[in-house]
Amino acid sequence: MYELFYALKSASMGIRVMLEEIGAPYELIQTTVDMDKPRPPEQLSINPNGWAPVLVWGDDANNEWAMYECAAITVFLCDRHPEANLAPKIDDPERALYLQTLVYFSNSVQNAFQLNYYPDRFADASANEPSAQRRGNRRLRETWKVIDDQIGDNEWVLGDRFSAADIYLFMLTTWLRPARGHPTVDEFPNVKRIADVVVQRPSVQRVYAPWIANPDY
Ligand SMILES: N[C@@H](CCC(=O)N[C@@H](CS)C(=O)NCC(=O)O)C(=O)O
Repeated sequence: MYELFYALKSASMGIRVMLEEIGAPYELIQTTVDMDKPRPPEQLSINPNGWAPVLVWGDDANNEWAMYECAAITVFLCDRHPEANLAPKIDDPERALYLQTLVYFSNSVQNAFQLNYYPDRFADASANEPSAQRRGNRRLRETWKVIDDQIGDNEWVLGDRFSAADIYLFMLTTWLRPARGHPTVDEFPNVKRIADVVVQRPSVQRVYAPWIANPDY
């Protein structure tokens, strides 16, 4: 049984899709990404940054462990449940592109989103925050273009096999808000092609029902 600190719109949604694909039992613990609302103390004790997702799991002897960082949780879950076939095995050459892409998502694409969503974390004075936000939007275009070119004519992020990287990619596309000056997913046709297929998966339909009903939710 897993426990997942969970908030709509957050990276915890991608992890929930992976748990659904794996078929592992899990419980959601409600948290928030609202800057004006407090995080549960148990979440903060694991991740003092206050971010979702946080994953907690135990064993039959009542030991309990926890971790955060979406890319790390992705690798952890896929390795722990190889039968779900969501990731290349450790000795598969495709493992390199899988790891590279997850880390790039986390440290470059997500960072560009952060610049736009949380400019106060990057600008020293509030007067500079609009500049940080604009740079974030430009950075979103730069980093998504790298991913779009990387995918090229491939069917999936890793080539001809579906993987957790496609779920992660889909999750990131749901954060694009043209109204905030972000690029639209249509600017990246290879990304869009994959996202349009991933959204059809039953796991994604279940977890992303609120977004599917209203992408501006
Ligand atoms: N590097 C972290 C970032 C997680 C993150 O930024 N989560 C956002 C939601 S997607 C969040 O919790 N934001 C609230 C906040 O930053 O206070 C990860 O990939 O897990």
